Order: sequence, then structure tokens, then C-alpha cells
Amino acid sequence: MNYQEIKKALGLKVDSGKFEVYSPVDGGVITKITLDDAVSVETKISDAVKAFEVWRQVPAPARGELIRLFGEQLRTHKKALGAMITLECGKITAEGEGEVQEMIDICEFATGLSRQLYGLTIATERPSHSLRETWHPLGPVGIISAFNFPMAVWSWNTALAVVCGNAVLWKPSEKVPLCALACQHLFDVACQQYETSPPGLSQLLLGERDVGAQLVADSRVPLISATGSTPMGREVGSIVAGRFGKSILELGGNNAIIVSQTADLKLALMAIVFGAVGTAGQRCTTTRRVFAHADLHGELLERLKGAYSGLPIGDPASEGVLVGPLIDKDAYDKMQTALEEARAAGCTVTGGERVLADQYPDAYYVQPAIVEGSDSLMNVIRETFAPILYYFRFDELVEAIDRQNDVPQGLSSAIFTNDVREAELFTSALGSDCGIANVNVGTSGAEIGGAFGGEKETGGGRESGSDAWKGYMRRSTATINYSTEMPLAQGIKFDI
Ligand code: UN1
Repeated sequence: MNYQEIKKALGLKVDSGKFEVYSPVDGGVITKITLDDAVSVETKISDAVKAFEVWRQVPAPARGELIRLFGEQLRTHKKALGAMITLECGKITAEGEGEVQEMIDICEFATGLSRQLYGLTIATERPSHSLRETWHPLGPVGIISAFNFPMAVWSWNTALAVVCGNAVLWKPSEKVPLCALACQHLFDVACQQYETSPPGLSQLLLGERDVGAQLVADSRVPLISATGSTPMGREVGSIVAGRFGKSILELGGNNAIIVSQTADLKLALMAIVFGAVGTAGQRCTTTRRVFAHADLHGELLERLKGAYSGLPIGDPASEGVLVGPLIDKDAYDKMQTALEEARAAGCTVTGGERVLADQYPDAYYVQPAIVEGSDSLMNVIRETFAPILYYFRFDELVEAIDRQNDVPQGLSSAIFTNDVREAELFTSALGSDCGIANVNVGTSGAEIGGAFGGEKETGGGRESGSDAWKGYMRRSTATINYSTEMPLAQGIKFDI
């Protein structure tokens, strides 16, 4: 599907403007759009406040109905949305559509959740009193998302935030505004079907850094949920903390797979290749490091190189292609810098070179790289958003776990083992320090049902499943006295 066909299938109209939107598939300009400015951002934030004041009064299960309708729109338009992701972000068709499936799934999760925003009833120390906790809507939620999941990350936040009674303001990456316009359009269609949702319940803030900065600084927005780089999160987090707002940060990853000597190598191989080269290495959950046990280090490396040599790289919309382009030249340059550094540290690099440059002079396709660690490079602490897999050897599992944890980031991790002791150790308090710790499952491709996020410089936030919804609400503790006495807590006597 080309751009016009996608727009037609979605019923999407896009206002023209001056800002050029590129496709990483061929580096060409798809269209030119209008961005927000400080005045329109201000208007949208005040509209979001008004929408929130209405929406918080709607019973939660009725709010869930809107998200159910939105999920139906996503189902109906799955192919066109997937094609938009392929066009603007460069994901292969299966991954583009997989991202849309993740959105459908979170809508279903959130619809069910709308009847389960449970609080607690707590035993009180005072007679004829009751004590309970209730979760209330929070306010407009600001969502900042990265280019690599141009739709799903917004949907995790929005489906929960809306069911929880909030309005949302979305600042997507300026690299993928068309994906955002498509989502917003389908959300608007669902609102029309629903009939009674307030205007401004979900709004887009299109623009660059200044637009994000204005959103982040505004104290009418009590929660900022930001996904992207660690430097971005450090800035956003401190500004939001400075105004005592809440933040959910989902930042860099440096995810490792440990392959123990009892591992099923076939499974490990499949997981490593998907994790390392899927989305051209541009997921926050991408597998960036492998620690292979000395007994199978050589064999696994050989099989990995074999799999890498046959990887179909090219137009992400073409059938059979598994590796699409990098997002832009900047991503390519960063990849080359990281590979040069590895070579300078005495490592052997296989792959990593640009391919298909004759066919696509303005796009950046690469052969995914494997870096074999040397004595001078026993670990790598920086995340490079590209398909570079650093391959290391280990002798003792505890040593591998230490090296896996010895990085600033803490998002996703995995062990391949058939030894129950190793599996339990890895997932225990002494094991992986990441938000995600898998056994015989790779580092990427998490389901929406679990809480998603990580520790340390990954930011500590949790999105999507489990009880992540609590991050989008405020907790109210209420003590109710239904007696004719006025007993004080802690047995205090204060007779007047
Ligand atoms: C991201 O890259 O920001 O686990 C999110 C995964 C996806 C989400 C990745 N479900 O790979």
C-alpha cells in the first residue's frame, strides 16, 4: 500500500504544511504537514483540562466502552495501520501489523480493566469506623513517544489513561507524525460512535523539542509518560519532578541473553536472531549482548553467523524480508561509530556494512553486525540503537549474571537453560536486575498483559498490563466514622 492508498483505507485527511515527513524505506519525502506552535499547544492543554473535568464524571465501565469501540477501529484497519508503520518507520509487514495487534490487545485489556479499578478495604483500629482506598482520575496525561513504536506505546498509555478517567495529550516523535495522525483519526471516529465523549479527550501535539518541552513544563499535566532515550528521560524526569508531577519513564535498554551449557541451542538461536535483528535492532528490548557458556560458545557463534549471512534485508513491505532500514543517516552514523570503537578495542566485527546503497542512495540498510568480545572488551555499557550484537564468553553462571547486570540500564534480560536451578536463580532476587527476566524466551516481544518497563537508567516506570493502571490514577485514603464518638487514632486522648 502506498501513502494515498493507506490514507484512503483509513479515511484519513492530512493538512499540508511545511514540515517534511520522510520514509526510511527510500529516504524520500512522503508529505509535508503542519506542526503545532506554542499558542496551539496552550489551547490544547486547556482543552484537555476541560475534557478531563467532564470525562472523570463518566463511570469507568462506560469509559471502557469508548476504548472497546476504538479497539474495533484498530481491528478493522489493522492492515492499513501496519502499512503506515512500514512506510514511516520502516518495520517489516509482520512487525508493523504485530504492533497494531499489540494495540488491539491493550484495548481489550483496558476494557476489562474498566470494571476492575479495585481499591482496598482496610481494617481500622477504631470502633464503628471504616477505612478504604479509592482510585480516582488524575488529570490530563502527557505522552511522549519514540519513533520505533510509533503507535503501540501511545496506545498502552492512552487505553489505560482514558479508562482511568483522564484526557491525553500526545507528543509523538517528529520522525513519525503520520502514524500519530492515523491513530488520532481512528480515536476520533470511535468518539463519534460513542457520541458523548468530550471534545479534546485525546489530542496530538505535533512538533519538535520545543513542543515537548512546553508539555513537560506545564503543571496542569500531572503525569508525563515518556518513552525514548536516557538523556531525554533524565531531562523530562527532572523537570516533572521539579513541579512535583508524576512521571512514567521507559528509557534505554542494554538487554542480554545468557546461554547456559544446558540450553536448547535451536531455541536460543531463534530468540537471539529475532531479538538482535528484528526491527533492525531498534527496539528498546533489542538483544544487544549475548553471554555464551564456554562449552557452546564456538558452536553457537558459528550458527549465528550462518543465520546472519542469509538474512533477507530490503524493502520492509516485500514478502520474505526480515530486516528493514534504519530510521535515518544519524542512526547509521552512530552504528558505524560504535563498530569503529569495537574494532579499536580489539574486537572482531562481522557485518555492519551498508547494503543496497545503489538502489536506495537516500536510505540506510545495513547488514546486522556481530561483535566478538575480546579481553579488552568484556562488556558494553552503551546502548546503540542499531543491529549490533556483542558476543561474549563465560565460564560460571554467577559471573555471567554479574556482567549482565553491570550496565547502567535494566530493561530486559533472558536466560536459555534447561536447568531449573539456573532458571530460578536468574529470576530470583540474586539474578537479573532488569524489569523483565525471561527463561527460554528472548528479550524482545513482550506481551501487553505484564507490566512493561525497567530499572536503573531505564527509568523505573511501568506501562501496559498488570497494575500499571495505578500510575494513571491518584489514590485517596478515606476513614469514615459512623459512630457517635470521636476516638482518635493511636489511642490519643484529647478531651475538650
Ligand atoms: C519499545 O521498544 O519501546 O517487547 C517497546 C517488545 C515490545 C515493546 C517494545 N512489545 O519488544
